[in-house]
Amino acid sequence: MIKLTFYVLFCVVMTKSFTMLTTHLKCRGGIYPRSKIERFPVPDDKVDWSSEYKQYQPPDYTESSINGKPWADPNIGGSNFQPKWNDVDGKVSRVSHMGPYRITNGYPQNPIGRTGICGRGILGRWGPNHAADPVVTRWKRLESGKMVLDRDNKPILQFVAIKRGDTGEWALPGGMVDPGEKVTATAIREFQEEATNFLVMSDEEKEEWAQKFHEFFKEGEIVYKGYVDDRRNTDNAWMETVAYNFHDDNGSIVGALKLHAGDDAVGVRWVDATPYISLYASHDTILKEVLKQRIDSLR
Ligand code: RP5
Repeated sequence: MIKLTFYVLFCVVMTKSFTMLTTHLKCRGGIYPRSKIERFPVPDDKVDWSSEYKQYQPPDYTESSINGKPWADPNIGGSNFQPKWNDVDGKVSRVSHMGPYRITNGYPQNPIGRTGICGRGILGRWGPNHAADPVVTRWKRLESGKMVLDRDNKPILQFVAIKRGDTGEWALPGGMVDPGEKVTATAIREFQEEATNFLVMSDEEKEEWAQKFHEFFKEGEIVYKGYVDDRRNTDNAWMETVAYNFHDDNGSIVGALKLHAGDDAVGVRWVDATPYISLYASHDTILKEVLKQRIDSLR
């Protein structure tokens, strides 16, 4: 584990240009996750805070069971909570990848717009809740190693998807950044925990894993950094992520890895990436970006 953390610090991370989300849909309308609270309706033209919406009266909801959890903020207004908005606050980053966010009446304001619910819902942090998502890819191959081509004679990209235990949707095996943790390290740790049997490995096996995958996870490309259209978002708390592509071009490293659903995941598999795929939150937007970049790299 120590070795793994050590090499993660030296990861080379390249960034290509990507498009950030400019609106949200999944976190508007309907019932808020794990509750009976119905969101106030927000039509498309009322998402932006700058468009007048006099009738807007979102319910205020913060799930009581998150109070006092080590990963959660206290309530706003208490003397025990003096957050440094738009700043690194001790080990917690309250900086948004979307740029500085506004504080309205003491509460951070969702940078995309209205969600139909205020409070923190089931999210731990007020303002940005930072996650990381690994997009682990390979080319689809026959047992012989020959690449499988689609109807247009193009190689087929595959990625590791997990089935989320909470919603049953297929998703990237991402997770929350722990306080003080490097975002690249989160992406790799979450892949190990959710898509491999890392959590039940012996220390010896973990050491072997670290050595075997050292080179592969050394180089990741940032393919997305910004807001996530996650159903848990509220007017005052929202998900953001940094997504990294780790690509196994000849399929010999993770391409040959035995997948094992772990932690919060109830399923894991290699899935063909297509422009029509539907995934949890805005993971499909991230995947489409990776697909485009990988196909372009073949030209
Ligand atoms: C999404 O939620 C992120 O993109 C990431 O995949 C995930 C993190 O939340 P948990 O899986 O830890 O619930 O918004």
